[in-house]
Amino acid sequence: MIDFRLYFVTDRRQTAGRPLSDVVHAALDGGVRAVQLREKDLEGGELYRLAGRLRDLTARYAARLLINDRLDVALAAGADGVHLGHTSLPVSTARQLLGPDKLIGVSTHSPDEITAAQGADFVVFGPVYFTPSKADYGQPQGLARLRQAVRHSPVPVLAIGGIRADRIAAVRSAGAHGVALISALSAAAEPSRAAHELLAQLGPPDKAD
Ligand code: 3NM
Repeated sequence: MIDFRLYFVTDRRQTAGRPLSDVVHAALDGGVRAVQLREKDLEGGELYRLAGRLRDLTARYAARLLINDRLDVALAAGADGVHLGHTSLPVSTARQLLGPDKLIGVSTHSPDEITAAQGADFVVFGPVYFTPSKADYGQPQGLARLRQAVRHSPVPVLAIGGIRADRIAAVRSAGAHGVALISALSAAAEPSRAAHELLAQLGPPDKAD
């Protein structure tokens, strides 16, 4: 079982002009304990350097760091795991390379993709709500599909897409273990305070199992 309910996904173009590491630092200060480095346009070298900076920061807070798609960068940077999508390596292959103790998260958009994610530690399902971050995820799937995804999934489901503090109660009632998000933290005037508010809505960490 994963030990977090709030999964902060990075987008260095959505930080209101601030350095990404400052925003991640503030989010960690506010209580975030899991970060996915997702900067799809960066080449290996630059991504590795950024991963190293986030590894140092997250380690100071005993927080998890996962790297989107790039298993090589995850291994090289000593990250806690990798986050896979439908164009990534198969979960079973990633598991063979990473071993049993690293985390594997998978982005999913349908029950079939959840089935294909077998062997992952958790899945992210979305977009639940409209997300300005990524129009190409298609129409919002809504709470009924989220509930269906949760019923279908053998592992914890994190809801993504348009998640804000005032939507957490609804996605938790639909059975989501927690949430994954970009803009609610990254674009917040005070990411530390925003993290506090999100975590307050998600409930105390001792219930995270
Ligand atoms: N994945 P925000 S939606 C990265 O549905 C991502 O798989 C999605 O950004 C999916 O929290 C999304 O700003 C964007 O809405 C999430």
